[in-house]
Amino acid sequence: MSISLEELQLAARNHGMPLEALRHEITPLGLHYLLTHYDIPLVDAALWRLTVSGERSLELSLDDLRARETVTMPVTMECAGNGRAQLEPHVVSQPWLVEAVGTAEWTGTPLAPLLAEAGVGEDALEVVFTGLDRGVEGGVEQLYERSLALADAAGGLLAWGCNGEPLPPQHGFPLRLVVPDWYGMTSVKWLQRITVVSEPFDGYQMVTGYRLRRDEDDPGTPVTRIEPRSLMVPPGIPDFMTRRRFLPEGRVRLEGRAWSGWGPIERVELSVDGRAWQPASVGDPPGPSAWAPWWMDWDATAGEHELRVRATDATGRRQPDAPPWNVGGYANNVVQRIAVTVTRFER
Ligand SMILES: Nc1nc2c(c(=O)[nH]1)N[C@H]1C(S)=C(S)[C@@H](COP(=O)(O)O)O[C@H]1N2
Ligand SMILES: [Mo]
Repeated sequence: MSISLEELQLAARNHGMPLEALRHEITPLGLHYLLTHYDIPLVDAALWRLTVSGERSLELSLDDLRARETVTMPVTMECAGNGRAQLEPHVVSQPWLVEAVGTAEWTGTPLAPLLAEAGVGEDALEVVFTGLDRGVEGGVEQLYERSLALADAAGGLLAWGCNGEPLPPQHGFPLRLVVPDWYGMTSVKWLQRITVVSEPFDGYQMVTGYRLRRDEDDPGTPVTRIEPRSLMVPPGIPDFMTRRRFLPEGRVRLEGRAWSGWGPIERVELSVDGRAWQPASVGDPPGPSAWAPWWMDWDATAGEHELRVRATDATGRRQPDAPPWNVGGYANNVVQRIAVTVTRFER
């Protein structure tokens, strides 16, 4: 159950959202999780151009993009590797526990009209998004690149703003793709090129990375939309080393947020010490692709307890009791468990 120095190196670069930040409906900048495969590029926005290639080729500056139709939307983003560190057998990669999530208000221009302007031919199949960041992965030198089927690309936003600020370097300055409801790998940062193609794109991040495989020989299926998950604001106060929670006995409000990329959250339930699931109250999300708040009051009695929380979405997808395992350790949305020690008031 131990991780290597290489995994620690990744974890120190790619930080998660401290779970107490679940109190914020919009994650403050700097508390949103971060995942960067290679290096954060340094970009001179004055020289930077986006090339969009369809039947025609467009070259756009940041000012050209900002002059277009502008929208702002809250989007909950989650890394497909969230939950990986809980898997057994161990999967070596960025060792996320459950904190690779955040909700930002992204500002940008819708992708679809831009694609239409570049010209989407009869034979067009996918759109390829190319970042400026280069690295070596699985022995293959590459730019970070991902594709989307035309229909899935239609919901994409080309974002230059985050929570009312220009994108910070680590989130994709000067321009990134945001694809609501899909796991984070789809939302390519530091965009330099968007290309309409008529063949399935076979880049590393499509064919080798981000597939759900039973074993090494299984070609698997692509990782796509976010599976339902609910997380609790850790109640009480933490122990520094173990982060076990301590709280005084009596009534306490348990609260958190839940989301799914497949449909609205229908139900959030809690279980104390393995007893029957009880429904929590669920509020409205700030937007159709953002997390919904939930809460429940609990009469905490002195002693050791385990709290569990799970979400179900409108398609009937529900968090499983046991972690779903695959070679890459993706989409592990197992039920969250929180150990708490409830103490008697001392006066
Ligand atoms: N160019 C580029 N885009 C990228 C990545 C990357 O390494 N390079 N990482 C992806 C992954 S795996 C995730 S989960 C999200 C994380 O976005 P964030 O760091 O803004 O939270 O960006 C995606 N976009
Ligand atoms: Mo990710």
